[in-house]
Amino acid sequence: MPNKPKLPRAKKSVPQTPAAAQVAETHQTVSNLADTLTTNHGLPIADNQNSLKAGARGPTLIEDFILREKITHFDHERIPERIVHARGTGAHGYFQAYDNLSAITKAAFLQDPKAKTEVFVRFSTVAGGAGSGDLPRDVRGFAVKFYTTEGNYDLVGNNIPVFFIQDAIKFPDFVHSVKMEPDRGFPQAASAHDNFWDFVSLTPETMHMLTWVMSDRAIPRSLRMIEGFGVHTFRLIDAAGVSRFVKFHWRPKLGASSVLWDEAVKINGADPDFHRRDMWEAIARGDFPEWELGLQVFDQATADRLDFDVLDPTKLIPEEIIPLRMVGKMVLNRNVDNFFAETEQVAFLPSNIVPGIDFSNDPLLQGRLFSYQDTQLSRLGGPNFHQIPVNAPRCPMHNFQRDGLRQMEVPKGRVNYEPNSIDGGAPRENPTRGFASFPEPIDATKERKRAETFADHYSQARLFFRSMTAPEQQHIISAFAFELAHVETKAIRLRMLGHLKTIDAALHAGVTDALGMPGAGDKISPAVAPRDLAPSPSLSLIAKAPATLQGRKIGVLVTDGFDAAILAALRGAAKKEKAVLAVIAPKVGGAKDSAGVLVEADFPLSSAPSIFFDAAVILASAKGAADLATQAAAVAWTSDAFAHLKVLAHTAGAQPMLDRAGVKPDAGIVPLANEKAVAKFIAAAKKGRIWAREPGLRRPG
Ligand code: HDE
Repeated sequence: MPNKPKLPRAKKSVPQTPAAAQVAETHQTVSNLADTLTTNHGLPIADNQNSLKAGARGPTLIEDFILREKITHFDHERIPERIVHARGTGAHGYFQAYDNLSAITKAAFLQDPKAKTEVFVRFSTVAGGAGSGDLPRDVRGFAVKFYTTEGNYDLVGNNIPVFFIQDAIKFPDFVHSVKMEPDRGFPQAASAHDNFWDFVSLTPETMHMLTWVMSDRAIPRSLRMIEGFGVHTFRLIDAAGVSRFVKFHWRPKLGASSVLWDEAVKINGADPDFHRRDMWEAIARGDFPEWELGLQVFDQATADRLDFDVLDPTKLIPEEIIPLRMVGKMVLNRNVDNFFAETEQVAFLPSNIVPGIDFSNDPLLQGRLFSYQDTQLSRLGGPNFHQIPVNAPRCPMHNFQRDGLRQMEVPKGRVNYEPNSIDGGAPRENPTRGFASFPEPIDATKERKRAETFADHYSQARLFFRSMTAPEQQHIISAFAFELAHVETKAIRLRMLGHLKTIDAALHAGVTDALGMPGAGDKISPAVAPRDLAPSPSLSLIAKAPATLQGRKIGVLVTDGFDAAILAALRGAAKKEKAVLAVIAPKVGGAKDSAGVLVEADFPLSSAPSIFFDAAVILASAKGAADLATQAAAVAWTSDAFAHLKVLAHTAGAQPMLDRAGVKPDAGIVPLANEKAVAKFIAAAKKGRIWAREPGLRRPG
């Protein structure tokens, strides 16, 4: 193999296929038993990269005791906090289909546009513990439980459409690498450390996902403003038994939006519950978050024409190739009554499926079908977790499973088996309404193998980076530079820089420049050379951001003597735009307006930094502004609003403070001479951040 990257202690490699070559490129193998990886019972392991499948592209076999041992052990590592996705926020609501979808699926909850199906949704971060902050750079979980008339259907997705790894057998390794390092117990909720970058740099299949996790998607403005994805390819089955493939998408009605990294860091300090609080308050005030469910439906022939394997969870189907069909909406309209009973005890199971939907052979999904059921045994204390109210189906449920830890029911009757003739025989199977797996023919070799069609790890990473707008590309470069600067082991940094070079020359140049290591990076020989794919503008958040203030927050910093008419105009405009307005005064007791009326503050300045708001207003009397200019908190409020590219309106007296805060005039700095100028402020603020300001303020690094 030419240009094989140098790896410590790599003894031999016998690549036969591109996929095998990929493994050989990055993994150490040994020939002596002393260094051999074994199961918990001492059995030497020959392949720790692939689960046992019926054919390279076939389903995973339950016979794979090595996979099961590894994942069982992993699933029970923490009690009772979730091992991943420990920090979460839950809410109740409903789903309603727009149309009757019987042409593509017989799923009962997708037949009647008048029917509302109850849902419970839990959003989460992945890496941090239950008490960590809401704004680490991380994937967000987006798990939906539909309580349908034919049983619970769980769509357990993320806010990113692809995943780090291709095979479930790598999940424990991946999660171990990103969580705090085992000897020192840090860092908490952060991927910026050696173990994570060591693992991913040795695992090229992570490259596509890495470009996403380094993007703005990983630091959302609000959980009400994230997209959701089912990630894997699933099947839809109609009443005639015809199968079509499907990818699931959630699109937020408010538009998807993110914060800047500097904001994320500060928000984590100022309000670690920022997302949780935002969701709770929105629902409490009746501003119900809403998402549309979108489907990409395609048949086998289309799947065969795509230049990647639809079973590979590290790949996405650009909307430009298969457009989304919006089929329904989900509204979250009720906060939980009890965080522990509901948000903590909810158990999502990708194996919770309903007739009309089925699995594909995606090897990551196949492993998940086992893992979630298993993890609940230690997390929720036994096999009866389905009886916990948040997990219980809303439709009738009866079978002969009995007893077990935490049994809460008192089953009646003499029989606990089926078939029986003693207690009237029921319940019995129902061949017409019951769930039947899609009868996919399989005639395959039992083997541990990664399909060769999974071997291209760079083309879609390149596609993603090149589909971003200029500011988004700069943020990805900054994020890589930040993370790699935290990597202490230089060899890991160099290996990773080699991958970035393979993804995109501009990405590599940007990161190496930001690190002060121009041109650095190992030579990487990809198993499959990356191709230039047509960019997919729909992947960019900025390119498709709606001009709106709906669901956003305007912070108005007032002082004694502020202009009452301007505040009234601001309140009126905010209401019209469905935005929230918060008054911030030097003291929480409030400030007297120009008419001498005391207006209570929502927050004192000390607890409401401008990072909490999407747009900022300084509404100060000349005297009040002069005083503010002497206060570090007020100057920081202003300079942060400017540095975070926010639209900032101000009354004339605030100029000395703007000067101290380094504010330079641009399209986002709006003078507020009187209430008529409010319309100008609103028009500017609706457009969101002033991206043109950014290059003058910060360089990647
Ligand atoms: Fe999970 N995952 N996961 N995951 N996952 C869990 O289940 C697992 C994966 C996701 O709010 C655990 O109940 C394996 C992909 C969400 O309660 C555990 C593999 C995606 C949540 C588990 C994956 C997800 C989890 C921990 C690779 C996006 C939180 C607690 C085969 C499509 C759900 C629990 C909630 C939680 C295992 C990969 C999403 C350990 C083995 C891919 C949103 O069972």
